[in-house]
Formats: sequence, structure tokens, C-alpha cells
Amino acid sequence: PVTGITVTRHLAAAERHASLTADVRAGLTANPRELPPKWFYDATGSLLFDRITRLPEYYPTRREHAVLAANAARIATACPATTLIELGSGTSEKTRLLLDALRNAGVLRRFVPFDVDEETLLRAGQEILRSYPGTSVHAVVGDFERHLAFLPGSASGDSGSAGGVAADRRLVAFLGGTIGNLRPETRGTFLRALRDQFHDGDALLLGTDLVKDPARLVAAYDDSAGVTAAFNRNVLSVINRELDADFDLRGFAHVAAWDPENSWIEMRLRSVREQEVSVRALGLVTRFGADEQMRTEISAKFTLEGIRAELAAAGLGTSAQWTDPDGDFALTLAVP
Ligand code: AVJ
Repeated sequence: PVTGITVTRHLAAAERHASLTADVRAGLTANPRELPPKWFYDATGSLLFDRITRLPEYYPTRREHAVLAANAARIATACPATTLIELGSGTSEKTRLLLDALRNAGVLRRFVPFDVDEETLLRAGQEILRSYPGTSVHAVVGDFERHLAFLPGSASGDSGSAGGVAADRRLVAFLGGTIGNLRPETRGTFLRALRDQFHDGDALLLGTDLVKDPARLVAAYDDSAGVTAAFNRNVLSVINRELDADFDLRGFAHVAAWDPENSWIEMRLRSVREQEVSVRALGLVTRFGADEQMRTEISAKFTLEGIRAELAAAGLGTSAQWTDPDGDFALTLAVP
């Protein structure tokens, strides 16, 4: 039983299903085919991603943790927020570094995890409630590409809970490099939407993976234990289960490739033979050619100047930027 957590739902099960249906129909009938990465994260996918973060090849999580640990106190000083909002919060492990810093600064009142998966949110929220007595938790179930206008504390979106006033200073953390899953145009739209509902004093803390030796980048997305391959194929399991499809997971091979022009890693699934797939919920039967590749994720890699320029284009000024000692991963603090 979960108590003490306020929940706002923008994404009911039915709407989530409709959105999956539309994405899969569009993605499987496109040429080339493409599935959006957000559908990786069912219970199994979230577990697999958690294993990815502990792989020797997958450096981003450890590097970001290091940058955050080294600078959390500075972040809390620069933005003494009463509310910490975490977008795509997942299991919120790194969040604790920020919560600790805000608590030590004596300002923390509320934690707002924002994610598509309610179960993950409630589990994470419960743990935070236990560790930070006196801090309220307001979980928001939503898709940050669509429901950003409704963040607690914003003029239009506050649900009336205590603290939802302009004086409620908010720090919005968007960590993990997840912004890299969005195409450049979508990133711009997203950042402008965030900027549009910021008040003076609010700030964005953005985690981004940085451009580096392509061999290291590819290894991070094609680990020797095959965990990323299983994570990639898991999107087919999700479609099999939720849309009554019959993808044979053994018929699709994991591909990770660096695209230097776009500065992103692409994950794809390659059909190892010619095969027919039926997605019964869509009334769709479709044929994959031998070696046909379907894109399942882009993960953009940035430069420090590039991040500042994208933020500036969205009306956000960079007030600080930090990396780990090796320059692998960056945190940027931006203000309206
Ligand atoms: C959670 C989106 C940041 O792009 O690095 C990890 C997801 N995909 N391995 C990333 C992911 C393959 C991850 N993000």
C-alpha cells in the first residue's frame, strides 16, 4: 500500500495503449521502419536498463554520478529550490545526491518525479518519502514530450497542493542523457516548452553524454554480455504482448552504429532472414526482408558549446557547466 504520495495522471492506461498503437502502426509502415525508444521500458526493459547502467562498457551512469557528486552542493547554492522535479525519473538513484544537497541547504520541501511508468514512480517515491521525512512527494505520470505544461508549481498546471505558488522555486533535473533520445527539432520544442513555463529562479539541470572516441561509444551500446541486445529486442516483446504480435526475437539481431554526421548512436534491429510478422491488434501483416534494419533508438552525443547553443536558442542561459575529470559526460545548469 502506498501512502503519502500525491499522484497526478496525464497518461492513463488506455491513452498509453492508444499511443503505443499509433507509434507501432506508423513505425512499421514507414520506410525505413522505426520504433520510438520510449517503448523499451516495461518492467523487463527497466530491469535490463538497470543492468546496462552497471556494465563495464556503459560509462554514462557512473560518469554522471561522479559529476553530480562533485557539484551537488554548488547546484543547490546556485538554485536553492524548494521543489526538485525529475523528468524521466526511473529509479531516482542519482536524485538522492540532489535531494541531499537541497536538504543540507535547508530549502527542500517537495520532490516531483515525472515518468511514464506509474509503478516505477510509486516505488521510487515511497523510498524517497522514507529517507526524507518532511519532504512531500508528488508523482506525475506523463510523457515529458506532451505533458510538460502541467508541472506542479507552473501557472497552468499546479494541482492546488501547498507550495504551488510562484515563490516555489523549482529545479528541473533531466539526467542520464535522455534528451539525446530526441531529434534536434524535438529537443528544441521540448526546451522551449520548458522555458515557457519557467519562473524567475527556476533552473534546468541537464545531463548529456559527450562526443568521444567512436569505439567507446559503440562499445557502450553493444556490450560483450549482450545486455543491450536483450534490451533492444525487448521492444519486440512489448509489442508481442500489448498488440498481440508474433515477432520471433531470435530473428532480429542487435546493431549499434555511430553516425558522425548526426553525432548520434543508432540502435537498430536487423532481420536475420526474410520473415513475416503479424500484429493482430493492428490487423497488420508485414514482411521483413533479409538484413532489413529497423531503427529503435538514437542517442545523441554533444559538445559543451553545442549544448549551450541549443539552450540559448530556446531562451535558456547557461549559468554553469561541469564534466567528470575525463570529459566524458556533462551537467549543465540553465536558467530563463
Ligand atoms: C536512458 C536514454 C540515456 O541513450 O544511453 C542505454 C538508453 N540505450 N543503452 C542511452 C540506452 C541503450 C540510454 N538513455
